[in-house]
Amino acid sequence: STYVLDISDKPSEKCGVLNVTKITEHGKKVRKNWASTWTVLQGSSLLFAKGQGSGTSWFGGNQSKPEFTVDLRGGSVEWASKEKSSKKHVIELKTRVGTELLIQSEIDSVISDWFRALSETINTHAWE
Ligand code: I3S
Repeated sequence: STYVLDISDKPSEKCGVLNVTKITEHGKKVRKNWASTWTVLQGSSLLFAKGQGSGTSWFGGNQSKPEFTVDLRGGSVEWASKEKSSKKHVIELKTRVGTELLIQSEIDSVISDWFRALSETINTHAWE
């Protein structure tokens, strides 16, 4: 589709649509707001854009920027406990600056690939 073509000329390492919510920001709990989110892993950054498919708010084209970016350096990933979410296949991502996100997909293989990619990225950039 169009947006796949649009982002393919950027040096992205991995991208796709995931369900994402922030749960903590700068160490403070924030209200969950699960949203289907176009997600791009690019170097040691994870970029998010809400409204994937709307034609206006996804990035990769010329119109818009990532809605939210996290620096994975110094962060951690683990499988979220049942207390964190009732959903299946939930990754808990913590950043060095105290932002915590939950990242989920209904598709096992998809979320497993993301878990691996995020872990590898964090390990690769551990000493930066
Ligand atoms: O951790 P919580 O508070 O049980 O999270 C649920 C709520 O955010 C709920 O929304 P409101 O209570 O704001 O209406 C969401 O609809 C649920 O998806 C959240 O829980 P899950 O278990 O899906 O992460």
